[in-house]
Amino acid sequence: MRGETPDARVRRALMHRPLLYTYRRCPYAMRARMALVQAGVEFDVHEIVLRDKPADMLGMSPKGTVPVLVLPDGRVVDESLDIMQWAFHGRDPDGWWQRAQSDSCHAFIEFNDGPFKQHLDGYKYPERYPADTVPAFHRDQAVTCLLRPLEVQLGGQPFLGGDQPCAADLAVFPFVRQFRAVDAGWFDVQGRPATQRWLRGWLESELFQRCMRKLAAGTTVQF
Ligand SMILES: N[C@@H](CCC(=O)N[C@@H](CS)C(=O)NCC(=O)O)C(=O)O
Repeated sequence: MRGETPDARVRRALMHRPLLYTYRRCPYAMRARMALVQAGVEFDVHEIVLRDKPADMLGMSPKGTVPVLVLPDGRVVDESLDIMQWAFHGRDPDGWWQRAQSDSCHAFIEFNDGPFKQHLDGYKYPERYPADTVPAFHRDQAVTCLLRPLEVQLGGQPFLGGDQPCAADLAVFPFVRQFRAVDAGWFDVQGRPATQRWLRGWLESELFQRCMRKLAAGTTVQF
């Protein structure tokens, strides 16, 4: 493979299962891990340190973001939504991917990954943004662009795709979790009971607990 480092060649030659480069607290990596587990894919994970990314990962995906999924045939999937799609392709017995193919699920993911993520960063990392915007501005914009419509949607049905969980829930809730964590005291007194229930349900789910187990950085383990 072009651009592949010697490390990567050795690692790939030994690979029989997909390998996911991941970072435990990254919401994009969370959605990828959960999709792979839910789809029943057997894979290995390599927990990275963001400030010291492995050379073999960068050789295969120079843009340097996680998650990165490397397949035994050498293909590299380095966008979280593409990893989810790969995970469920041909392996969707419970319909999690299928149920996420509605216009509303697509819209929630689009708003999540676009304006909501942008305002989440402005709220969480105000030091990265111009001095004329304050965290509360980004917090309130995030509420308007995602959390309000989310509450309306979840007020009428327990999950984004209807009565059953779907891939859109997996794609969105790690970001709502991160938004809440900036100031949980504030978030919890804002009402939005349907969103609170939905978020709590996912945080307590066996799937999420399993995907959040702690791994030593720099090691590769079976997941
Ligand atoms: N569009 C990418 C975004 C992934 C992303 O931005 N991941 C963050 C961690 S949450 C990252 O790796 N950032 C690189 C860095 O911090 O150096 C995806 O969906 O996979």
